[in-house]
Amino acid sequence: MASSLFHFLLYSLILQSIISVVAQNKSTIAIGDSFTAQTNNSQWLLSPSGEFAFGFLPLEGTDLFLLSIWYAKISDKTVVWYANRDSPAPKGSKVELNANDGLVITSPNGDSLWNTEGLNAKVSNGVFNDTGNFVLKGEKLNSVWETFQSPSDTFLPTQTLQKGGKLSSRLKETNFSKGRFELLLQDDGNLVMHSINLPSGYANENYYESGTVGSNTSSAGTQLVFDRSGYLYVKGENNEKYNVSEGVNKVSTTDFYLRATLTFDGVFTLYKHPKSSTQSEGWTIVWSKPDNICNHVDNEGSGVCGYNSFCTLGDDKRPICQCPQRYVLVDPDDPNGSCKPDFIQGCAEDELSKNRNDLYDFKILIDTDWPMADSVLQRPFTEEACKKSCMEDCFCSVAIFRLGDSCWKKKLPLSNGKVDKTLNGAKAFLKVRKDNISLAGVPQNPTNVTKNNNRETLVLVLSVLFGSSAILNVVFIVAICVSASFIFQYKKKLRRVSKNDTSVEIQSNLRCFTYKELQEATNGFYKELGRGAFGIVYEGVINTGSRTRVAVKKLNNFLLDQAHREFRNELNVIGLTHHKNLVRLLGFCEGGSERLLVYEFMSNGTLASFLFNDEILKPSWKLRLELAIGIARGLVYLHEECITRIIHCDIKPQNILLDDYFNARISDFGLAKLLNMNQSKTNTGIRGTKGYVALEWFKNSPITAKVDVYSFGVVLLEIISCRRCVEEMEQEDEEQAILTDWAYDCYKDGAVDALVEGDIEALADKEKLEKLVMIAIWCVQEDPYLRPTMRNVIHMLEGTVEVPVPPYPSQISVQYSIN
Ligand SMILES: *[C@@H]1O[C@H](CO)[C@@H](O)[C@H](O)[C@H]1NC(C)=O
Ligand SMILES: *[C@@H]1O[C@H](CO)[C@@H](O)[C@H](O)[C@H]1NC(C)=O
Ligand SMILES: *[C@@H]1O[C@H](CO)[C@@H](O)[C@H](O)[C@H]1NC(C)=O
Ligand SMILES: *[C@@H]1O[C@H](CO)[C@@H](O)[C@H](O)[C@H]1NC(C)=O
Ligand SMILES: *[C@@H]1O[C@H](CO)[C@@H](O)[C@H](O)[C@H]1NC(C)=O
Ligand SMILES: *[C@@H]1O[C@H](CO)[C@@H](O)[C@H](O)[C@H]1NC(C)=O
Ligand SMILES: *[C@@H]1O[C@H](CO)[C@@H](O)[C@H](O)[C@H]1NC(C)=O
Ligand SMILES: *[C@@H]1O[C@H](CO)[C@@H](O)[C@H](O)[C@H]1NC(C)=O
Ligand SMILES: CC(=O)N[C@H]1CO[C@H](CO)[C@@H](O)[C@@H]1O
Repeated sequence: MASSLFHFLLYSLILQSIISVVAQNKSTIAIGDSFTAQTNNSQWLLSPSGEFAFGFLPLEGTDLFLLSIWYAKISDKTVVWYANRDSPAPKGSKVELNANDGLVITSPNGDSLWNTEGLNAKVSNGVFNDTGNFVLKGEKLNSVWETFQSPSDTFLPTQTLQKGGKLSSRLKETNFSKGRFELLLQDDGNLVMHSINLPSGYANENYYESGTVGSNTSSAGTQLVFDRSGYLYVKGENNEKYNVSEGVNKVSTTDFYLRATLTFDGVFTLYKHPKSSTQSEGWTIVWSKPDNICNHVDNEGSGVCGYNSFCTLGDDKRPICQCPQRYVLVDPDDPNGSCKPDFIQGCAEDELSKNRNDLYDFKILIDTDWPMADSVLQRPFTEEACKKSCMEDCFCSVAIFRLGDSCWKKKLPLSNGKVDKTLNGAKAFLKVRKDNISLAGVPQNPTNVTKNNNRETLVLVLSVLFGSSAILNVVFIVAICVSASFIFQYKKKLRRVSKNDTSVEIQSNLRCFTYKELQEATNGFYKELGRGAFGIVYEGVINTGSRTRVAVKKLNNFLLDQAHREFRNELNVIGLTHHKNLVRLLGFCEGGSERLLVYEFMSNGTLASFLFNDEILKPSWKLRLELAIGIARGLVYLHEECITRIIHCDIKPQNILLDDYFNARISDFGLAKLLNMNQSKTNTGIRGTKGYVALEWFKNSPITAKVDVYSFGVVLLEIISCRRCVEEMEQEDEEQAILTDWAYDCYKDGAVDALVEGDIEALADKEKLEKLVMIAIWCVQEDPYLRPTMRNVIHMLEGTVEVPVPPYPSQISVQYSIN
């Protein structure tokens, strides 16, 4: 009895363990069976031969799972079918067989993620077949749903596709979401491939058609068949076989696993993998369709690759997508996606940089074309004309020169790009910008180099000058308008700190030009860039190994009676200055009665034209602040850091230029001294422009670097408010006519907002705004001792020292000095 009980127990134990082993590898499931997504156990069912597994596979790099079928006997878990591609299941999700809904995937919080669709009867159980087909059977053991009838991107031997059936590619190799390509057996029996536009699914032109079937009305195709021996064909109405396979090399299905997959990049490929584990090679390509996917053209899509990308056919007939030079991926995580230029190009941009004819270069690509996106065809045309025409056309991003006489100009985005030997040496001239400078935030009006054609309101009347700057008679302001800067020829002392008088040689690396050279460089002083107090500035090009654009300043004759020696001395001083916020003097010419100075060319015009434009949109606040700091740095250098200290004496927006990178560059420094040497070494006339000059010019006080601080304060207020320091105003706004006074009033009333009306960026940065106004008020103190040095100004601008509360500018008092 005991023994029989023991035997019974032993027997049941063995039975249980056998059942549990069988259960682990089962290939059928009953209603109510379920399986949970977890990392350490993915396999739910195994096909009887053990070749295919069915269960939850983790998605690489995520905590998400896909209900999938994969090859179980090879190390590479190649997925051949997947269910919930667009709603991956979080860990702990469950799949369950349900009589009414078939397979149902539910997330841990109870959301239904996916269920089988198109059931035609109640389900009684599920069977996993050796072919890799999972079949839901009805009560009469008939098939009510099969994975083979709702394929993903892969087709297996013995699988068939009915009319209307399709394969749909994944998005990327490792992202199983719905991708851009489809293979479809059309209702007319034609097997086709096309790309679709996501997310709508709009189908572009077919890039593959089996053709023979659909076009032959006598016998249309009925289904796509992958037969047991590994042949793929479309079966006609009369059982004819229209091969899709290239029947060259028969592959044995006993030795190899076969699968036909529509790859994520749109190629329908038959792969084989040895079944025997002794052979280590993985999946290899048997054949693929179409022959050259790069030749495919979408009228309404980007083509095989993304926009602005181009396609080269790889050895495996799969496309390789590349961005052209100077183009980068829009999404760096999507190496097969669209590209964008790493520079800005466009008509608005070109307009901003109008005066630069060296903005772009061409990158030349051979046998490359973007067949769509043409804006114009020119024929007959020469290659040179083609390039020139694209260079001058702000819409043109690439010009294709082909067939010896044809020029296609194209605009962005480029689509359907390809490299193709049959283009017979076609050249693509890709227009790329030489620099990356973004002009975003810069005013939307052309900047006109150096030329100051703003008619400036100036006041000549001395009574106004000598009076306090607080009250200006508006009638006088309007009375006389003169162009550009203005010199007040009142004798005052200009003190230049230390100067070495012994040498007259040009020791700096200034180049000495002949008059003739400069005449040629400027094309006979043809193009005028601007006119200032010192003379006229012309555009020119000199040869210094390469061609360099320059600005040639022809000094006014009346200023030029000073001695040769002194002229050179002054040039030595200027020539030794090197700072990124100063315009560099490159050379000079001293010929006969003419004196000329050759400067670096500044492509982006003056600070005046940058600030005072009539556009509603003000130039970027951030950029404006950088300009202010740049000017301050340039002045610190002039005042304290260069070998011979220099007081500028005429700081104003017309004398601040902007280079290619929108750095502020001070020009005309040193000229105050240079051009007044005729008067005497210690005396010079009042230099400066009304509105920017400090009071000490009109008093008997010494002229120090603080005159530049005053002018800087005025310019700073102009940068803040984007308006001129003196402006004609309506009667009721009269108190706003003088910017320095108005700014103090606003500050005093706690209403600095008024200075930047409508400037959203500045208004959003109110703390900074107020600080800048305070710094400016310190700078425009009538008492020079109260004004900070430019170095103090930099510290305040950069926030390394606090800005004290500034006093009323014309309260002469020494006690507040913050030096
Ligand atoms: C179950 O499958 C595993 C491999 O997946 C295999 O090692 C094991 O022998 C199988 N068990 C049975 C009973 O078939
Ligand atoms: C599998 O993981 C679950 C939790 O994720 C754990 O409870 C279980 O013990 C693990 N099973 C094995 C066999 O490691
Ligand atoms: C399962 O596979 C066998 C051959 O392995 C086949 O005869 C049978 O028809 C298949 N059943 C279903 C439902 O596909
Ligand atoms: C797959 O791509 C889609 C669309 O870009 C994205 O929403 C999804 O998160 C990606 N899935 C994974 C697992 O990376
Ligand atoms: C159509 O098929 C018939 C035989 O089925 C063949 O004789 C004929 O040439 C085919 N026509 C075309 C256009 O392929
Ligand atoms: C089509 O495939 C069959 C095998 O299924 C082969 O016998 C035949 O030669 C192939 N025909 C062509 C035109 O490749
Ligand atoms: C600069 O302005 C002048 C006068 O307004 C105009 O004649 C000239 O064409 C402009 N130059 C450029 C390069 O825009
Ligand atoms: C433009 O920017 C890209 C990346 O931002 C950089 O790789 C490239 O060298 C830059 N080109 C120039 C001319 O500055
Ligand atoms: C067509 C193409 O360029 N495919 C590439 C897409 O990106 C993967 C890397 O994620 C490359 O391996 C492919 O070659």
